[in-house]
Amino acid sequence: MCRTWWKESVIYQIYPRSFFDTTGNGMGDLMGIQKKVAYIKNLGVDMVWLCPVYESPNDDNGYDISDYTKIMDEFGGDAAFDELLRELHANGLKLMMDVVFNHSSDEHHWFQESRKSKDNKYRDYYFWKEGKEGGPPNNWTSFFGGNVWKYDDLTKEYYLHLFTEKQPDLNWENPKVREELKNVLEFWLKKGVDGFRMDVISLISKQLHFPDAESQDFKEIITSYYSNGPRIHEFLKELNHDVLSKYDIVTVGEGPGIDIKNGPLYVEEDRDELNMVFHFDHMFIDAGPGGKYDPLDFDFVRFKQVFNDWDEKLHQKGWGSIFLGNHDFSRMVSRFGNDTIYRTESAKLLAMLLLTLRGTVYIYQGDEIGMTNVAFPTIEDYNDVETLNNWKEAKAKGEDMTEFLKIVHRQSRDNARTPMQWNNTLNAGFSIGTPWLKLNKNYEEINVENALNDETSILNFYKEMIAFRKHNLCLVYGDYECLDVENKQVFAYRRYDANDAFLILLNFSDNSISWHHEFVVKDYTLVKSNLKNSASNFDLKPWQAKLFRKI
Ligand code: TEU
Repeated sequence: MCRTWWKESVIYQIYPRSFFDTTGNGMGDLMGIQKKVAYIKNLGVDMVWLCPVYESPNDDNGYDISDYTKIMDEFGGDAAFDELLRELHANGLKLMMDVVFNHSSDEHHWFQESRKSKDNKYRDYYFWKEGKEGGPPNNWTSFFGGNVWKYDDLTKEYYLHLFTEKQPDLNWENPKVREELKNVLEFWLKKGVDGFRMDVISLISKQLHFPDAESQDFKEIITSYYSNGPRIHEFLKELNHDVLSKYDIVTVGEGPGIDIKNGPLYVEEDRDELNMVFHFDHMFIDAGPGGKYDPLDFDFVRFKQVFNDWDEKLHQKGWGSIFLGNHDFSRMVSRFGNDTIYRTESAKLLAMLLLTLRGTVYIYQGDEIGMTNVAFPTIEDYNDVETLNNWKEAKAKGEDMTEFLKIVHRQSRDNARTPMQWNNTLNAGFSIGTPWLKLNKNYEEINVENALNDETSILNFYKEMIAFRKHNLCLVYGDYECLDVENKQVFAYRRYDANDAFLILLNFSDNSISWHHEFVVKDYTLVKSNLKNSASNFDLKPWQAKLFRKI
């Protein structure tokens, strides 16, 4: 395994709108991130991933871009970006941009032109089709509800949008589109950015005959119809060859439909495509046939199996990305931990999991202080387009909306988007204006200032674990072996190389347990735990995490 900076990096993901507001308009901005560079640096991370900051009408909070080379004015515009990049680099931090290339905004001038007439020179930048039997060209449903085809009266044709109707899909079959997008990458690379996260990259190549979907299961529809299209790898190789390979950068492709079979094809080193992918096998583990708003119980053994399978598949020729939360999912401590009586313990346990697996680690803002899900009393308090569309659909179907609100509390993306909790003053110190999304009321207790002042805080545990990982490269590159896989309570594994060996025991439950295995306690010495005064044995209290070194 050859050493590479991005394999050893810990990446901190920022959702700019919710990070820190310096202008008082209730929305975070780039100047706010710049003010917090010292905080980020102090965590010990190496790189910042910025969710989209480009010009956008914000139908999907920036994932609908109307100008790929301009920074949104509300975030501080181009000058604020240049300043931020300079400040990050001056502090030894790298920057990863989020590029949304599967679709643009309908307000992008390419689409504005494309709509105008069938012979407009931008027409083929998007997918336009005639209807079928008085309806849309096929029966595909959008990620955010409704049919994926929107009728446009002007030219009496439909355009494709896998997400909202304000996010028309770009036509990668058109070489001009690919050239435009390569120019966008070059534009940011010339400014000095250090990498890209590529939004829904698994969807860029379409099945051009657009067959009707013959399944009711949304996951199955994504895999069979929307993702991993016939030219996906050709397109990625072209991007790599023409642009990416010329720079010392990192790339991570996000993708619904990326699974254990096709995932390696994106990242194996000799294929020259991407460095890593974000797959969702663990993140959609509780999604039923109807998707995320049709939730299932959490299957812990399956959860472990996902990490095992991916490690096994990638360890020779690829590289994994390790994450448990981002701006699209509920808070990780609420999902995988216990966010009530064991919030501190379980948040630290999850930190230990993240920082002891093989792969590049991604930490989402606020998880380092154990921020939790929020339960707003009414749907009017929610902002996320996915949440609101699912609500409308459920209502139209006549569902019990009191029950549905409970699903919203559990699944809404706004859980992860409430403003960052800096201190216990007005609006958690996030903004002096009215925040664009309400805060989680628990900010009086859960906030950065408290965490910095408490040496036993979740934040300080993250710092310790990040530093420990950096000093023990065995935790980055060493082999991974899961033990006692069927255990319904404990996630147990070894990390080892020629010089070192670690044993990690994580009790994912509210009950104590004495872990039994052929390993002998006296061969191991305890080096880290999330509880004070932990004994160097295999007994685990509720949500206890122990990391041992082999003597
Ligand atoms: O997310 C892709 C994606 O698969 C999501 O639609 C995901 O299924 C959903 O958010 C889970 O609740 C990316 C971005 O991360 C997301 O914020 C965007 O809304 C989406 O693409 C469209 O650009």
